[in-house]
Amino acid sequence: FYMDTHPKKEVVKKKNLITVGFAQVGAESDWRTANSISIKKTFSESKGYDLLFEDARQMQDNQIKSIRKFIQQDVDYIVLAPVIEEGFETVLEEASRAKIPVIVIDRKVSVPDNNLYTTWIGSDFYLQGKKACECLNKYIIQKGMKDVNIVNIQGTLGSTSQIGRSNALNEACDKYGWNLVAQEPGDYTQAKSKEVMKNILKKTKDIDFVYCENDNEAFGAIEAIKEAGLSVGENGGIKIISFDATKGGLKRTLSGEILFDVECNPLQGPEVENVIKMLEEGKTPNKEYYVKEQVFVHDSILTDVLVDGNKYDLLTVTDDYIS
Ligand code: GZL
Repeated sequence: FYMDTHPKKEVVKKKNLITVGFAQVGAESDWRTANSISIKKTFSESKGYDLLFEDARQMQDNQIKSIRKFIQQDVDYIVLAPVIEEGFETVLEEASRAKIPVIVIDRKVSVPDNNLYTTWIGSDFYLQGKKACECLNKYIIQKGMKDVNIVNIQGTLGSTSQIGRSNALNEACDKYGWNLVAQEPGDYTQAKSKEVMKNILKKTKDIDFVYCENDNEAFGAIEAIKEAGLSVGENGGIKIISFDATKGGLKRTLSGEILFDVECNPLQGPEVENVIKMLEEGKTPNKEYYVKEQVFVHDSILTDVLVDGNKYDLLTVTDDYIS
């Protein structure tokens, strides 16, 4: 009989690790940094993974190139944090043809066929916006404020987080009669938002609130307001609403520069790993997973808020949140 003198060539994965290609948005905000740390901590070599991390510097073309690279490297899984919703259909079809499961995290992709990705894990950004606006409405009523002027510094236009948070504000302005005196993208960065706020202040200083769509935008707006010689916070200052509840954001909520900071939970690593473990075991994960998150307020100005019939308790920021 014929001895097989050539042992079958095993296609051995790199050191038997599960290879995960991660196409991250960039490093535009503290939230994004925390999000990247969560993924890197979860998919460590000591836990049996080989993580290929790509930073797109907030440009969609770079994300598409990264996904094509992952397909060529024949990774086991692709994780995508899409910078904007539109424009990923073609490259997701390529991943699908290569039979590489794609897990979308944080923001969403808008594709005609949801089978182009296995699962999405993230936040309900529209709910986050509604929570912020209901807090704002309760505060305005409590303070007996009339003829309220609001500035909106938006996130990256076309991202799910910007769409949800801006829509909630636009609807609340119509519903409660607030004046939206300016609405411009600050692209989730501190530098751009400081510049946008400076330009708005050149046109008007009669502003009650600035609704920033993440903490880094709030930091930039606060800088611009102070450099214009105006004050920030209660007692006659311009009051800030923000999202993410990063350490920097909570510090400013404790001091009162930020009135409400709606948490956006960046720690999605463990949820992504749960989905990959299910896929490894041949199980079918859910199509969507929502991460848990709260609303933080300054100095117990409010204790709870009602959104779509659901009551949400608010957390007053104290020192131990900042430690
Ligand atoms: C929200 C995320 C947003 C954060 C910003 O999940 O998409 O992008 O709110 C980040 O800080 O830049």
